[in-house]
Amino acid sequence: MANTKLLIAFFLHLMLVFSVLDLANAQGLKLDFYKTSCPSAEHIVKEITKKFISRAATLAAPLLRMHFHDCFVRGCEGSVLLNSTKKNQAEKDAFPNLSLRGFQVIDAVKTALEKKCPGIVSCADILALVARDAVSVINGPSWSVPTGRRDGRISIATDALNNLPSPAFNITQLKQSFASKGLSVKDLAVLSGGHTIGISHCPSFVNRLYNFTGKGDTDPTMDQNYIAHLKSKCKPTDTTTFVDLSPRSTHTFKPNYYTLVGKRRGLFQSDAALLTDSTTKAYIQLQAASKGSTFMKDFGESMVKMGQIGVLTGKSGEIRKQCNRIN
Ligand code: HEM
Ligand SMILES: *[C@@H]1O[C@H](CO)[C@@H](O)[C@H](O)[C@H]1NC(C)=O
Ligand SMILES: *[C@@H]1O[C@H](CO)[C@@H](O)[C@H](O)[C@H]1NC(C)=O
Ligand SMILES: *[C@@H]1O[C@H](CO)[C@@H](O)[C@H](O)[C@H]1NC(C)=O
Ligand SMILES: CC(=O)N[C@H]1CO[C@H](CO)[C@@H](O)[C@@H]1O
Repeated sequence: MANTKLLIAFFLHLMLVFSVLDLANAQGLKLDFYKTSCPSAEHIVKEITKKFISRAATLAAPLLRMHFHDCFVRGCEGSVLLNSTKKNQAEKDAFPNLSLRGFQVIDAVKTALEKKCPGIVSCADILALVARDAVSVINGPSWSVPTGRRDGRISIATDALNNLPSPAFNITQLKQSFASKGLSVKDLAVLSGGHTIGISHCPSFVNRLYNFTGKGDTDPTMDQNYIAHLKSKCKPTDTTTFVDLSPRSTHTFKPNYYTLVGKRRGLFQSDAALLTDSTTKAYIQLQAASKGSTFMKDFGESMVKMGQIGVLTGKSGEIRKQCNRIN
């Protein structure tokens, strides 16, 4: 009993220390960090991102997702970009990263920036800026990205498994995951709206279609017509086929996601779970009824918050010369 209390006190203390650190770090970021050191940095990022997405619109979604995966694992410090080495299996090679794409865009941006201002702009900032530009290029909102992040030197595959929310998470697990990163229940409802673009492979949701509880059943919280449609695409063991997360907005950033989730057509259990909490449910209903009246603005605000998770600033970390390896 006494031990339990001690343990709780210890964890509360740790949490306090960490949240104070987080705050200090977040304050280390600022708008226009590269104003004097590399004035054209943000312009270069935007032009290159635009060029790639105009050739392949499907790249916008994985570039947005890449920033999310970076931030939720060890903070937004570019660890998602590091390659595995002989001795270390990096985040990139963890199961949830199987479907990350678009590393060539980050590399192209980095090459151009190193040419213009060597050793100045971090890969972590590139990820945050590219995510913003990818969304805005496909008609989504734009927002100001505080910069000044520095790059980490550690990337461990098992960290990805332990820190990225699973598509099978229920609302309690989702809220807990976001809270552990300093994000609110509203942020959860807003950032899940990232699923208004992009695709998913069958294994991420196939459990809902076949044998949901081991009785050969389907997920009762999903629209039956949608289940039939998805079954026609995904056989139980299919690992290569993919479907749209939000049909009709796959390559255009519109608030379609909320209408679909409201109609019980959210693809993942984690999307459907947003209807099981009063705050997230109210947000979904509001956006669905108002065609996303506040979503575009909310999304930028929550992205800025997400972009501050566990950042390295000042003298910590380094500015990588190449995004897929530490200096
Ligand atoms: C709330 C918890 C979340 C869960 C459980 C989750 C889970 C997933 C899963 C399983 C996929 C499909 C992977 C595949 O099978 O190919 C996916 C795709 C995607 N996610 Fe999330 N995600 C979450 C939050 C987010 C957030 C916060 C963002 C960004 C703001 C985001 C953006 C995306 C995008 C854009 C795609 C499509 C990627 C593509 O087209 O390649 N997700 N997510
Ligand atoms: C890093 O890994 C990517 C694939 O993820 C590969 O294309 C690239 O050549 C690797 N780079 C280095 C420097 O090993
Ligand atoms: C969510 O999942 C956890 C872990 O499986 C379980 O303990 C909890 O009861 C679930 N909560 C809800 C609200 O379903
Ligand atoms: C469904 O799941 C149960 C329990 O895991 C298993 O015994 C059964 O063989 C499964 N049925 C099919 C058709 O996969
Ligand atoms: C983009 C990328 O690096 N994907 C890797 C994810 O992990 C698998 C192994 O689990 C690799 O084969 C992929 O190359």
